This record gives sequence, structure tokens and C-alpha cells, in this order.
Amino acid sequence: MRKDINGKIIEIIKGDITRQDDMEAIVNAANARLLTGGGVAGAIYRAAGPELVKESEPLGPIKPDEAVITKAYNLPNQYIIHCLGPVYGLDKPEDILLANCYRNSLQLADNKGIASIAFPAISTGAFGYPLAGAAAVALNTITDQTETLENVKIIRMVLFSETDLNTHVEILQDIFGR
Ligand code: AR6
Repeated sequence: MRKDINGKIIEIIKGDITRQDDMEAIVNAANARLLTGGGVAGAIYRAAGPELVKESEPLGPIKPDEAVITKAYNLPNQYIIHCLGPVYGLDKPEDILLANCYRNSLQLADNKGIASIAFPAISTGAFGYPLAGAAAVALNTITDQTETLENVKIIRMVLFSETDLNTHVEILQDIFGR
């Protein structure tokens, strides 16, 4: 699914965040210490290679909603933006922290002059954020941010399963139907 708004494109696809060859930056669903982990972080650190942790670890620890940027090493992208999402039920208010995570990542990308960025569904795996709630926060925040971004032109959400994809498609349709 693809929507044009404020001269920007929002895309939603099913796929693997480490296989977004046409994107300048990808976002990592990070842990506070900026080390490898499971899920998205595990896949990104494996694909980027051992140089990534040498650059990322000294930038940590980070707080929920904070975003930092590194190079992407063996990944096909130029940059990785690492954002720590909220742990559902622990880091509060979850919706604000998750929205800030998307906003801060987009702002950081924009300040760097990045034109294309791909996000996974931050906090919806190990951190336990219910998918539909997280999708609404993510897509409303991304849609709102299209008004202010100057360099970022394409924002893609990459979902790992068909179910997650369908939830995001329905929510983006609702946002644009309003
Ligand atoms: N590409 C796209 N999406 C993926 C991929 C992939 N390769 N792998 C998993 N997902 P998670 P979190 C989906 O757990 O909840 C890590 O261990 C997955 O299905 O990666 O923010 C870190 O070290 C889910 O919907 O991120 C942290 O400690 C979504 O990506 C912690 O987990 C996010 O799942 C972060 O937890």
C-alpha cells in the first residue's frame, strides 16, 4: 500500500528490515545498551557485521524514545537509526514514548538529509506492545510528520507477517478516510 501526502510517500509492505536495499536508512528496534539482541536488532547486527557494535555501544545507554544514528556497514543502506521503544506496561505513557520514537527517528533522518527511511513495528515484539495500538500510534505520527519533513520523502513500514501487514493497511486506510 502506498499513499501520497504533503509531497511525501508512505508505504506499507511485508518484508525483512535488513532487505530494504533502496532505502537510505533503516530503523532498529533497539535495546538500551545498543547491542545485538533478538528480533529486528538480532537481524540488523548479524547483517551489518561486527563493526556495528563497536560504533553503537559507546552511544548507549539510551532512554525510551531516544534515537541515535550509526553507519550501516555490510547492510545495503547508508545509515541505521536506533530507537528504543517503550516496554509495554513498564515505560509510561507508552503511546507518547512510542510516538516520540517515530518522531525523533524521522527528525534525526531529516537533519542528516536522508531521503528514504524504513521502520519495523517498534515495540511490538519482545517489548509486548499490542500490534493494533502500536500501528495506530506509528501511522498517525508518521502521517503528522509529513507536514514538517524537508528531506525525507519516502517513509516505509516493513511488517514481518501478513497479519501485521493487514492491520497496518486497515489503519492507514482509516487515517486517510477521515
Ligand atoms: N524485519 C522486520 N520486522 C521484524 C524482523 C525483521 N527482520 N524481525 C522481527 N520483526 P522486536 P521490540 C518484527 O522484538 O518489541 C530485541 O531483542 C517482529 O515480528 O525486534 O521493540 C532488542 O534487543 C515485531 O513485530 O522489537 C530489544 O531488547 C517487530 O519486528 C527488544 O528486542 C519488533 O520486534 C526490542 O523489542
